Amino acid sequence: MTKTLNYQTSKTMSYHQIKDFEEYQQVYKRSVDDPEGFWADVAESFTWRKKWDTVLEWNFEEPNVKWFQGAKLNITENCLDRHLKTRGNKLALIWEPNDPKEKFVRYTYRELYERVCQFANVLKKNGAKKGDRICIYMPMIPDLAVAVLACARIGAVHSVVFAGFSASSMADRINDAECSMVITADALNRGTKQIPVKRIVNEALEQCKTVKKVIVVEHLGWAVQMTEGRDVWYHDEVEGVSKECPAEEMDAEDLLFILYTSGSTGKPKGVVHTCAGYMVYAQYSFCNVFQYEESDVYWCTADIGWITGHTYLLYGPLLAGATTVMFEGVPTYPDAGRFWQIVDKFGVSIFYTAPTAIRALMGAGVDHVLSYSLDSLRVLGSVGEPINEEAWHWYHIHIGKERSPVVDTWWQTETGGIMISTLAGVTPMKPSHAGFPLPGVQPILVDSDGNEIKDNEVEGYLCMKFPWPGMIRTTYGDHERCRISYFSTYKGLYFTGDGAKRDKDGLYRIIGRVDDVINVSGHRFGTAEIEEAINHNKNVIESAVVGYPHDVKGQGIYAYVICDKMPENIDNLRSEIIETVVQQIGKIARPDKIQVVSGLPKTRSGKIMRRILRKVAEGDTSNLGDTSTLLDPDIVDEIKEGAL
Ligand code: 6R9
Repeated sequence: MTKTLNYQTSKTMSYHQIKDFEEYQQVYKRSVDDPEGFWADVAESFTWRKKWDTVLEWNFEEPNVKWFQGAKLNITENCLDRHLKTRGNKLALIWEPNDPKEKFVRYTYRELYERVCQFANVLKKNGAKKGDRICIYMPMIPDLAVAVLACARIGAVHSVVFAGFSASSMADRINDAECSMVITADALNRGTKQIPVKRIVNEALEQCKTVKKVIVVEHLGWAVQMTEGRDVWYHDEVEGVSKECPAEEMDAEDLLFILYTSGSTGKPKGVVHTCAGYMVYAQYSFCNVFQYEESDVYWCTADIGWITGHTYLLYGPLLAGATTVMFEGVPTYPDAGRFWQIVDKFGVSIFYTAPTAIRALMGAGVDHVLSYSLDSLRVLGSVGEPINEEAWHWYHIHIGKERSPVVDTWWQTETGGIMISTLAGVTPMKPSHAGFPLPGVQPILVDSDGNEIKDNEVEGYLCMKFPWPGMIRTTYGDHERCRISYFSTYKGLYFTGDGAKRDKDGLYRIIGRVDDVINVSGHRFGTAEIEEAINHNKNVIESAVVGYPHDVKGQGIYAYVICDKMPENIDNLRSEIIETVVQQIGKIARPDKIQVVSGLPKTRSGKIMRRILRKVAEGDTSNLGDTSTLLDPDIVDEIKEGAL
């Protein structure tokens, strides 16, 4: 008997769950043959105040990409209101604190709805309105999730800044987006450490003129310095405030959020996502990749300060009506069994984390795993960087007990959601391979001239040839930068910045960045950005930064620095440089190795030959390639000898 696919018979088929490989192939084909019809079907199942007039308008030259034009909606009505009837008493959010002895928090969909509405009313009461940019700099506490949704509720554009970034990084982001408000907390816990969050905000705001209000959520009960007329406590503001707040009606292409991320050059750029397309893509990809079921307890360990936290801790799961777990702490506190303890405690069935965490826990030994049953798990996910085969197998065997599929999900801040990934249990899974693209995603590999490489068993630059709803629309305040960064390298294509292989069956394996972006523990940094930070140190004249393979972090940061005079105490100099970087960017960008050099390998035109620096940092100096175009070839020997 031939199988009849729903989409052929039903106009309202949502494709939120593709159930087997044959169906995947057919749906994929349809998504390429009739992308507009396909995405219109996916979009049907959402709550729209008004449906779209056109599904898609696009060109990759300007670029100009518009999905679901004419539609009116609010994403929070889809995350919250539409679930109230059937899932009002279902758990929406479970929050686990840093300290396992402290009490966890649970909100049902009804409670989350009320909290979001109240927070939204507090924002309005403090002058926030549709279109305003609001910076959120907060610990991983429930109020962070609530604050993000509250912004979306009133149509304000959230710009979440990861609370590990320095005052200076925050100030850059606030100024770039001209934020009028900051939402923050007194302090935060991270393992054994506590961080004075509000103090960092105070310092940042010395450099920011646009911020009129700061809303402070009390978390650790610290006494903090409040600026009269600007800073208010959330708990004071929320007294007597209504638990109902009508959602602002948004156009499909109105801004939903800005999230800053690093590229090859210059300061981090504000990646812009818009309401309708992002929403559709978040739920669609969440349900298909993880094969989400109503009874699942889902846990994504990412911080909301990163895109993974936006799409797969918050929006994706809430759109789907799932129970999502949020964790304040770190994987190794109080010990390396913490993740597994939490899995057992809440009966987590879908678990999504980063290779760097897997490698760190693998290094701590399997004993930490054996004390827990992990019986509830049924799907495992990985994101942020390539997962090496050893870590993949450890994850599959020791955490998944060889019973749960591992989905290696490739995507980017710019893509909004997962692009290439195994669909759990549905499409083929192969260690260290992301797998096939999701239906609606059209990747191609090109050579350095931009010609498509059509065969299998090939390697090339990973590009996209057709838009998808979750894609970046612009870089905030500078559309030309968006064009140059992503659409100018290869004509008519979106260039990801990654290199990839395609195996004989067509499965993709991502190799890593081919540009000057370093991926440290799944976090992106531009080499230029770190160099600029290092150069702030008074002793440093010039620097060059490259990535090198690191057992736990994936890539480590290796810095070559030229000083004004040879330092007497190298260790002191190193600590000072590290301190400078921490101040400029934050702890996560700390160089792992710093080599003092008297010069850098530069071509006659003044360009640093990073290839050589990379080889030295990798410890592979056997073949440095052609160095004849260097201005001063002798410098290479010095650098080789001093390698760390
Ligand atoms: C979601 C996220 C994006 C860059 C991307 C690539 C790397 C992410 C990956 C992966 C191999 C995976 N990356 N997932 N590489 N396999 N499954 O991480 O976004 O922070 O913007 O980083 O991360 O290099 O280009 P973002």
